[in-house]
Amino acid sequence: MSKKTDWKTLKEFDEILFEYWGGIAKITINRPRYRNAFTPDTTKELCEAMTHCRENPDVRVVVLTGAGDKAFCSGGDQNVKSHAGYIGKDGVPRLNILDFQKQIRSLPKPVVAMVNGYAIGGGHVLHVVCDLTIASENAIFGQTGPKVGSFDAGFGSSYLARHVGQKKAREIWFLCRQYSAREALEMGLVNTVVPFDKLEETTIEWCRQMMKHSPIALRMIKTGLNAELDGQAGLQEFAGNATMLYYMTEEAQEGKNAFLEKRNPDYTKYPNLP
Ligand code: 2NE
Repeated sequence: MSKKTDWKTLKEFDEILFEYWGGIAKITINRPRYRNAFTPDTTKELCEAMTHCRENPDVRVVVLTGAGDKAFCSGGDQNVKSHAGYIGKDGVPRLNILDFQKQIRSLPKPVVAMVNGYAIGGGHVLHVVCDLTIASENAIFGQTGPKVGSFDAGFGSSYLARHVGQKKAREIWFLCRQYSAREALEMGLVNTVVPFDKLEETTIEWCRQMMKHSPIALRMIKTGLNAELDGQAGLQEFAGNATMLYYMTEEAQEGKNAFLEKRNPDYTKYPNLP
């Protein structure tokens, strides 16, 4: 059983809520009037919050959710879709949700989708790219792109297929059907399904369980699972994490110290294990 939560606002935004409690940052898309559809301005705020999550060492796990009991996220706001993307306050058409997808994927901390209702279209893709998905019984999943003149042939398709298999991914995209939380669980699209009134409590329990474990171990598992799928970009991230670990060794410090002390490095004193 989790302790009573006491969320504190990390920063005030217009279209999202950004809160923190006990190692967990909670990002809530806060446009329930539009089933939590995102505009480029929502996405800009999501990206800023995620950057904060990356930089803040007190954040151990991130939870992404939607406001209210109807929707997690219904994708791009069709009211602001223009000829070349979605138009925000600056009047420029953008598809900046892809930047947020990449941030979720490369955050060196677990990101949990807490799906509290419809996860549809680009909103469905957001839960797909999260590390774990905890869904309430009323959650509904699906893609609508081909019906509404859009598609996500990136993570929204290929990574989806890694979860549910190629046939099912093609069905989801080609037919644009909606799937219940139970069906989503059966096809491996979500990790667990719980009653709506247990959704946050369960999510926090899962987060707290992860927070008992080694952050570096979780980070390396996440980057390794990504690297297998992400080609050179995945290898680059994996290598960045390996470099961070190497910098923490005395062997790496010796190289830097020798340079600064204008002497030859002596690497013989470090173990060269089999
Ligand atoms: C989400 C869903 C299934 C909910 O249905 P329901 O019956 O519960 O609600 P309703 O009445 O459809 O929606 C309530 C209000 O929210 C608006 C609706 O227009 C409605 O407004 P009013 O009639 O009250 O004025 N609303 C809901 N979703 C919206 C959206 N995405 N944009 C703007 N307004 C929205 C049902 O609402 C639904 O199917 N929504 C559309 C889902 C959708 O097609 N999303 C876009 C997919 S494309 C995409 O997201 C994308 C991509 O493919 C690639 C890259 C980036 C994004």
